[in-house]
Amino acid sequence: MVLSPADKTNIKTAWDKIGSHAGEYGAEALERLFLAFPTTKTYFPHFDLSHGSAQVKAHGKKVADALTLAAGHLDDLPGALSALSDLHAHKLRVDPINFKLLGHCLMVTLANHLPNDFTPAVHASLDKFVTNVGTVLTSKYR
Ligand code: HNI
Repeated sequence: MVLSPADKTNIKTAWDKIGSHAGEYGAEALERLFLAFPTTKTYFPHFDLSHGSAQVKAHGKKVADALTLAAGHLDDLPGALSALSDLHAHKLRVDPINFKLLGHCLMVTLANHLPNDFTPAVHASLDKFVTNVGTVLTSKYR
């Protein structure tokens, strides 16, 4: 999905607002994912998935940091996410549908925390962003 200049501005502005909350929002998105779409829990049999879990918090930070990196490389997502793409495709083998589900949970989380910034246009730009990240992370499956 091609990002317009306005999309890029919206994504960078939103990420600036998220700032130091990125890890916390990442963990909330994961908690929403596991509760709203329980089949996603099958990828994390080795995790404590209870509310407030230190493992979910730590993983939320890792996912958020990867998204922050991606937001800084909007013109080269495949390059920026190459190693993660190998990991998700070859080692983790996460079914691509789950990326849509996590993207959705990220949108809900951001809308909840940044209600004034989450305009329909910003929503659309962020949705394109997480869709593109998901496409890159699943691009090496075949
Ligand atoms: Ni994902 C590990 C980023 C979607 C299941 N994932 C990671 C790591 C990062 C990461 C970063 C840590 C890599 C490392 O340790 O080197 N994951 C992302 C991003 C997205 C994403 C940016 C999409 C926005 N991952 C998903 C989805 C699932 C998923 C949709 C499954 C539902 N990821 C995993 C699993 C691990 C993982 C499982 C390994 C966890 C562990 O620590 O054992």
